[in-house]
Amino acid sequence: SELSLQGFLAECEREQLHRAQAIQPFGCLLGGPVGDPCIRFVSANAEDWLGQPAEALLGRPLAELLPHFPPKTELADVTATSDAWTQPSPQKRLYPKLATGPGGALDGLLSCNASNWLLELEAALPPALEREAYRLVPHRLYRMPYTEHDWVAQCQYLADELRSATGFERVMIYRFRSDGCGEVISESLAEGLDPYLGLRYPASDIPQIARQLYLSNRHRQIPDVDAPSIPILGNEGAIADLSLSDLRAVSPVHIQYLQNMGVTASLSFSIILPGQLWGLIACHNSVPRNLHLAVRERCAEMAQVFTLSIAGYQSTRRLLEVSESDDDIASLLEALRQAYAGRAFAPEADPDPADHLGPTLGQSLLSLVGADGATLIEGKAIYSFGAAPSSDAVRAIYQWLRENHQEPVFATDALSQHYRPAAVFAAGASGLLAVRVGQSEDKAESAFLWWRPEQPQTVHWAGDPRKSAMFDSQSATLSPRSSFERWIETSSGHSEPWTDADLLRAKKFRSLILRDLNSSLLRG
Ligand code: BLA
Repeated sequence: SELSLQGFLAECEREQLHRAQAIQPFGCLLGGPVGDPCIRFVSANAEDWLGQPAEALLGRPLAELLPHFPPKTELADVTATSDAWTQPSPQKRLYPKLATGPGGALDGLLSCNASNWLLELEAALPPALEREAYRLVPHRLYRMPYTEHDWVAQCQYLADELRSATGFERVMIYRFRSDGCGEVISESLAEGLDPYLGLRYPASDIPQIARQLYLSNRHRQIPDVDAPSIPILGNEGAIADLSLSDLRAVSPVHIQYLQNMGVTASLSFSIILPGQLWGLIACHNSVPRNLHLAVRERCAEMAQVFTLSIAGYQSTRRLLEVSESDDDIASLLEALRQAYAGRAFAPEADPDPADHLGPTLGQSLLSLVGADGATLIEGKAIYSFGAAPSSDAVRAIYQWLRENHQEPVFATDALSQHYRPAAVFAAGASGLLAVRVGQSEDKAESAFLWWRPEQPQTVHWAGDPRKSAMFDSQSATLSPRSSFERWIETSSGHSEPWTDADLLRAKKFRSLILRDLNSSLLRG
């Protein structure tokens, strides 16, 4: 039922992933509280990796187990005080061939946050793979895309390059939208697989708490969803915080999700712009696949370098937009000046048409924000250009706007959702962008209204997003959805949404109009 679904999704958001007291079996873990030089918790598989039973390790100083730990001071840092490691932000460091166990050399990953230090050990990188693992990041990834074509090509290059570096069957660049949903914007595929390119996934597929963890970790590996997890022992005193652990056991819900998707091994890289998880690179394999730590690190480095492309492309676009919008606003202001100058602007006396305001004004208005219609309101007079609602309708909308929205710039792509009566002309004007230019108390306000027609939107979802989880009445349990069948949603009553750039243009235009009004340029 709807209620239990909501409850389940809330449950997902509450799961304390970092407190799972278990790891995946592709390594072993030791740890202790910050400031404590002794091993206080250890994974139950320690003997397989280190040749000593977990129980025998508990309580022993870490330095005794690793007498040859090269960066002695760093070990001392985490076991004495965490400051060097947690300020300004928590850290992880890789130590190749840190120890040797029954299975051979082990690479170590030391990490420390405010609660505890962790040392994780995995099979060391075999010498044959060293060349590949320590290869430089390809130069091409440092290239800055200028055009949309460059941008798409850069994404594809990264996906292809990562597929060859990881050997995974599917590599996707998964980008978060502002509503938390995500979309596959680029994909590299082994032959014969169905593309997921362009598919959208609901926000609940990746809970906030997981996103938080991906902000502190550059990669997340799940080599085999069917591998049983290994409990952590000795943690009765204090729960081990696995926020920075590479081995952290996977939530059963996510295991089920991957199984439903037909995925056996998953590997993700975080794409982090300042303070924000921009997206993930998601890699899938149908059979188990375990990459060495150094290889994961190198791939994460590629993802990191790619953020330069994102930031570069975004700022280039922004700069271009600023100069283009300056030009467009300047022409509109000029058209307005001519319109106002060409006739004595006496709205009340002139019930009549927009054409009087000059031929270029309509065009400049429409192109400022890419609208199909525009209306200029001056006191009681209403001048419309292009596809706009009738003057009566405009009057009513404007009245409603003044009564309900104080902000000087108002935008919606679905006017009828805010203002019921708009449903009748929704087809012609679903989108409204309104800019009000306040004047002194005694004078009438003027306003610019832009209209966009209804534009049926189609979204291709991977499965019906309303069924993002399912209730099994037999076992009375909830599980993530099992269907990823393409599900096409069409929504009506919406126009093409107004972009941030459109809103910026509108706001800039407003402030320049206000300046002109103040200096009386317009009013002559
Ligand atoms: C984690 N969910 C994830 C991750 C991805 C996705 C990429 C990161 C871990 C990983 O790499 O496997 C989702 N994977 C996707 C999506 C695509 C993909 C959208 O490839 C698209 C192509 N999942 C649910 C529900 C819950 C849930 C209802 O569907 C609620 C409990 C949970 N997802 C969930 C959890 C994690 C997760 C708990 C964290 C796994 C972990 O790091 O331990």
